[in-house]
Amino acid sequence: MRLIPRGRRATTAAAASTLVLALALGSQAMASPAPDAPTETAESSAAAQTPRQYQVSGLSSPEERTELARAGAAIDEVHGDSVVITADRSEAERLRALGYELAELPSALDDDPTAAAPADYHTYEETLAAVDAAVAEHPDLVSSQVIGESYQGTGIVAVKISDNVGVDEDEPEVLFTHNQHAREHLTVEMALYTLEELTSQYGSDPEITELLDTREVWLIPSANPDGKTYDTESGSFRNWRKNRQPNSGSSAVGTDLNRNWDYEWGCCGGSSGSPGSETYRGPSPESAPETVVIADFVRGRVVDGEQQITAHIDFHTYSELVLWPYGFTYDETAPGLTQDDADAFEALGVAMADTNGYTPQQSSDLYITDGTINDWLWADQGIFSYTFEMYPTSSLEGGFYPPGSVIDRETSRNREAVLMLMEYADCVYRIIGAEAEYCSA
Ligand code: 0X9
Ligand code: CA
Ligand code: CA
Ligand code: ZN
Repeated sequence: MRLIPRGRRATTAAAASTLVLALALGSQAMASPAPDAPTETAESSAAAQTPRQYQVSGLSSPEERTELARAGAAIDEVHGDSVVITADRSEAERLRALGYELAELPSALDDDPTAAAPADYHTYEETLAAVDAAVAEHPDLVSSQVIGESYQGTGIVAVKISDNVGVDEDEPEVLFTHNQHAREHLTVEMALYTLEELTSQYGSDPEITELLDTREVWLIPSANPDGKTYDTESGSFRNWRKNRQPNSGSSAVGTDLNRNWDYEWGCCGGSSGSPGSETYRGPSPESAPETVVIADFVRGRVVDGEQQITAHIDFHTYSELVLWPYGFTYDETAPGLTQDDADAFEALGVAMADTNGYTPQQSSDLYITDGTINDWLWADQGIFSYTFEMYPTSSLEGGFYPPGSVIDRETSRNREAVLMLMEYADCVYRIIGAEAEYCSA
């Protein structure tokens, strides 16, 4: 059973009774606290800044959801006429003041003995230890390098997997990134699964052997180690999304890394300019060190004027989706994204989704996002870049914190999709039969 520190239990109970009181008094009473209201203790203010999930009802179109995204909400689930968002208490009040109807959802933060515990997932340190073990066991197949540091000075690591791993061979390169969002721990387990599967099956599984003999795979197991560690270090989850970079002029911490990339940054209502928002885009593109480190790594894969990486998946949770660009516009084609590009994105996206049962769609079918890694990798680097939103589909199945018992099933579920992306990395246009036009030497 999971142990919950006494302080948190007491705080949660106090917060719950405050909420009941607030509901009884109506929102008017909340706007101006009584003059004799007790001063916030450090503990209750920490609780107020702990984000949680809310159901927002009465939204059914992409435009309506984008309106909510524009107000700074991080949208976690999309349903026919409602969404689930994450917000801290002050963000939630701000959204209510804008007229949104928010209902608090139960979460893994509550005292629920069936929910996941931080110990169900690898810590960042344990993740790096697993990487080191793979390098030691397969020195000709796996190497790792620190490609830069997070805000707090933690090493961000890229793992390379290929035959003759020490040589930069002329083979299509594939990139998998994980854990831009701190609380999406299942994505780090996905990286460890891919590492384990590729290395343990090399030399015995003919498909994997052939792919690793002809491709170079890059895995970045965590793009946001500070956020990941912060989310679990207290012994219970904090529902943290952003990095841990302070914001000048605000007590709110963190930038949403997946709104900080340098293409159409902040253009379109798909991110927030407020540091308190869960989708804060930062003061400028690539203002977050983690974004710079990964963008520099990708730019460094341009050899003789040619980007070596051709295909990419950015792993997130949750909702069981395969998404492709653009996120910043509803249009299927846009500058730098032709009808052939869109057709190839869709064909490979649908084919991968056929293997894992996820729902395939252009990411803006849900709501607009701007400054995402997918849009930058495609528009700036010409890389076929997807987002996978992993298990589950709803907060009722654990949301961001499903129990550890699902990890094996939900990571191996993406085996065929990962191999398919690697397979098409020599020429993604092959999937629409256009290799002669786009891929002949
Ligand atoms: O909002 C996000 O960054 C992703 N969803 S999450 O719940 N994991 O935060 C979705 C990003 C998808 N956007 C693009 N592919 N452009
Ligand atoms: Ca090789
Ligand atoms: Ca190479
Ligand atoms: Zn995410």
